[in-house]
Amino acid sequence: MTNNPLIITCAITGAELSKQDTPYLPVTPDEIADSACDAVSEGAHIIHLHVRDESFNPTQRVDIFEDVTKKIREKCNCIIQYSTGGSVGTPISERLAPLELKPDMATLSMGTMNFGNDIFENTESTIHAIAKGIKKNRILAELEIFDFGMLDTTNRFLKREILPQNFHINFVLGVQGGSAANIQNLVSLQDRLKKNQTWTVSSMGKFQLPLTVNAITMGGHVRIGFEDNIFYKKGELATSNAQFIKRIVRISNELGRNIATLSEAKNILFNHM
Ligand code: KMH
Ligand code: ZN
Repeated sequence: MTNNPLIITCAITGAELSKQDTPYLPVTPDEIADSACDAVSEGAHIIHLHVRDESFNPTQRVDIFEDVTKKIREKCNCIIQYSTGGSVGTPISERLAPLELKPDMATLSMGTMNFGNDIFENTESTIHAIAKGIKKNRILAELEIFDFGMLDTTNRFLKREILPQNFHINFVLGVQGGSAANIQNLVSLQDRLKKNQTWTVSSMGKFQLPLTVNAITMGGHVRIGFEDNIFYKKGELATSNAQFIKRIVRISNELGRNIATLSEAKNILFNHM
């Protein structure tokens, strides 16, 4: 077992679900901040943040990101990561807007893909624009890798010096249109990374638990939470994000992999910046 302590990301709300899918989904600024800090108190380090407007629709509005960030900062200590993906169809200008608030981290999706029946558009110029915004605001990027081709795009963009020098990688597996959430894909993807590259895995629905457990044994990090999965087990809705965190902390400890302290997590992620 690796002696690299585990970093846990909690994806609180996402952009695709509503209270109709699960009544436990946090959607107001207070609900999102409370859910984030409950997850942090169970062991989460990074909060992957999407926000909702007054009608609970996904939005990239700067004032709402600012409000939720303030509420989280008042209640707990963690690394805050903004989504620049937004929801499918969000214009690039809106996706970029919250970067002006200089969060600790922000996502950068590395290619266009089918996303269920929609198209999640990340043309080369979109990737370029988001990378520029991330570099300008000195934010740590997390590259969202939904399929194998996106790693090739990453390498091509690295050669052109478009991406920041230091970044975290998130393998997002099991989205309809991306690579499937299975262990073969996870092993092959991580095998292509440079030796010291930090990586995490997010996987959808029922694949969340098995793939995160595998990532723990492989020395990777994990992302869990309602954005990717609303069921605690088959047929049983999770009642909070914290419930997922509590379980993964327990499993990781059982497997002999320590949970990082917040300062260890920051050292691991930011030490090259
Ligand atoms: N909501 C998805 C279309 C990200 O946060 O950067 C994109 C997404 C990725 O969630
Ligand atoms: Zn997201």
